[in-house]
Amino acid sequence: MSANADIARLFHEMADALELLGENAFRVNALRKVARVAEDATADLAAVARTDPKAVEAIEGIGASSARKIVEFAGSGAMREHAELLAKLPPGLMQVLRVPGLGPRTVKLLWEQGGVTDLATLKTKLASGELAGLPRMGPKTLQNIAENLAFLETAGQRTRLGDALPVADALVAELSKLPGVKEVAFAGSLRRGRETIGDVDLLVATTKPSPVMHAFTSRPGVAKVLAHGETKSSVRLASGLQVDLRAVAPAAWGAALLYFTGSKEHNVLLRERAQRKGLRLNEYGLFKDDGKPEPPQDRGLTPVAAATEAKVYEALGLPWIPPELREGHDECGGTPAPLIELSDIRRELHCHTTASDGACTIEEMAEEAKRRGFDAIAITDHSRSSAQANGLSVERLREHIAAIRAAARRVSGIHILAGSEVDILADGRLDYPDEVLAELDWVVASPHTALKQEPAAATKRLLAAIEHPLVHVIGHPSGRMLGGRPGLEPDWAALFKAAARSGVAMEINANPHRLDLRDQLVRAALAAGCHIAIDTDAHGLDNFDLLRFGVLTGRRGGLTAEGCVNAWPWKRFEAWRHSRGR
Ligand code: DGT
Ligand code: CA
Ligand code: CA
Ligand code: ZN
Repeated sequence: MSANADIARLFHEMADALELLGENAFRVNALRKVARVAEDATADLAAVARTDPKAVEAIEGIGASSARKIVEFAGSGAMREHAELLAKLPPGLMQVLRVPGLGPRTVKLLWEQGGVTDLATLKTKLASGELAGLPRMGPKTLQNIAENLAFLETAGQRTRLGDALPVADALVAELSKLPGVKEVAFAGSLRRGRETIGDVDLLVATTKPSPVMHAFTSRPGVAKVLAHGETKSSVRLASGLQVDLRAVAPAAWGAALLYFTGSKEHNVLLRERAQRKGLRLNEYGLFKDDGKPEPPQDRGLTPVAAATEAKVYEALGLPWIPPELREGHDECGGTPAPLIELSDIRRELHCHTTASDGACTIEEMAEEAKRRGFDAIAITDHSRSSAQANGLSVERLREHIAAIRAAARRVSGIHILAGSEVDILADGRLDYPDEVLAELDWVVASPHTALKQEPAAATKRLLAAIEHPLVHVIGHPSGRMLGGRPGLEPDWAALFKAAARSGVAMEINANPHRLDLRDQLVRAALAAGCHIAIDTDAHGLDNFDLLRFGVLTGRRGGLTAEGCVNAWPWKRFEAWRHSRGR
C-alpha cells in the first residue's frame, strides 16, 4: 500500500469517526474530500510534505489543517487527531463499517440504540432478534445485514489474486537465485488462478534444503516465522499474507508440484484413478501398489513417474491438465480444448482516459496498446450518470468522439475505436439516447449503481441491455467488488441464453478487485453459447498488466481463444462488431 493510500484511509476513518460521533457534516465532507485527493494524487504526498510542507497546502482540496495532518503523517507515520477520534469510540465499532451496505448513519443507530459495539455483538444481536425494534430496521434490512456480515466473514480472510500473485512472483525470483535450487514454483490455489487465496504455497527442488529454509525465514518482509523445519517452513509477511515453503528432491519435482497444486478434490480424483490402475500416488511419486502399508518411498521403491507433472498424468492415462481446471469437477473426462493464453489477446476493448476518470490521454492509451502488440483499442469513458467518475454529457461525448477520431488519424498502426462505457440505469435503460449511441463504434454497457436491487429487477435490467441492438458487450455484469460488495444476483442462465441469442459479449473485467464475470459464471456463459470479452478497464498505463488476471479467470471457466472476442482475427471481430446495431 502506498503512503497516499494510507493517508486516504486515515482521512476516511476520521470522517467515519466524526459521523459516528454525530459531528457536523461540513467537517466530515472536508475530510472525505482530502481522502479522495490523496487517492487520486499522482505524486507521493508524504514525500511532497517532507521536501516542501507548504506545497501540500497549495494542492486543490487540501485546507490548512488537513495539510498539517499530512505533514505530521510524513514525519511520524501517524496523525494525532486520528488517534484521538478513534479513542472516543468502542474499539471494534469502526470494523462494523466494513460490513457491505452499512454506512456511518446506520452504524451510529446500531451503536447508540442497539448496543452494537463491534462485529461480534452485531452478530449475536442479529441472531437473537434484539435489533428488530429499532427505527429503519425492518426484517428485510436485518436479513440483508446478516447476509453481508456472513459475506465479510468469509471474504475477509482471503487475499485477492491480484495482491498475492506479484508477491509470489517476486519470491519465486528471489528463491531461484539461491545456490543449489534447481526448480522453484508457486503451487496451491494461486497456481490454479483462484480469485482469492488462503495462503501462498511455494515449492523448491533442491538436495540442500537447509540454507533455503534459512534464507526464506530470515528474509526482509517476514513479520513472523510460524514454522521453521528442515524441509518445510511457514511465514507471515508484513502484509498479513501467509507463505508456506516446501523443499523436495529434484527427482520428485513433478509429483510434488502436482500434489501441492491441488485442489484436494483433484488429488482425490487422481488417487482413485491410480488405485484403479494398481498404482499409488502421493507427493513423492506414482508407484506400483504392492499392497504393503508402509509408504513406497520409505522402502526405496523407484516410482513409475515423478520427475514432471506431464509424466505422472501420462502414466495415469491422462493429458496434462492445466492447473486452472484442477478443481475436481469433470477435468479428467477427456482432452479439453487448449485454453486461452495471454498472448492470444489482440485488443483492449474497455478503457478510460482523462475525459472521464482515467489518468492518460487517448493517444497515451493507444500508444501503450500498440506497444503491447494490440491491433485495436476501444476508448470507453463513462457516461453522464456516472457523475462521481466525471461521466460525459452528450455534448462532451460528441467532442470526445471527435477527439478520438482525430487521435486515430495521428496514431498509425492501431485501430482506435470511439466507444463509451454506458451506464445501465436501474430500470434497464441506457444512459444515452439511441441516436447518440449510434454515433459510436463500440458500446460497453455496465451496471454501476443500484447494485443491491432484487434479483428479478436485476435480471430485467441486464436483459434490457443484452437485447439492446447497439450494445456490444456487458461490462462487469454483476458489479461485485471482491471482499467489498456482492453485486447483482440476476438469473444468470436466462441472461446467458439471451446473450447467446442476441450476440452480445459478456465481459470478464480483469481488474482483480472485480473479476466479473467470475470463473464459474464464465463456464455457464460458454455453455450457453455466449461470446466472452476480457478487458482490463484500464484507467492508466500500468492497468494493462491486469490482463493476466482476466485470462486466468477465463481459463478457469474453460475459455478458449475461439470463445473470446479479444482474441479473434481482426476480420472476424469487425464482422461481428458491425453485425450489432442491425
Ligand atoms: P487456499 O490456500 O485455501 O486458497 O487453497 P489451497 O488449494 O492452496 O490449499 P492449501 O494451501 O491448504 O494446500 C495446498 C495444496 O496442497 C492443496 O491444494 C492440495 C494439497 N493438500 C494440502 N493438504 C492436503 C490434504 O490433506 N489432502 C490432499 N489430497 N491434498 C492436500
Ligand atoms: Ca494455499
Ligand atoms: Ca498452504
Ligand atoms: Zn465500469
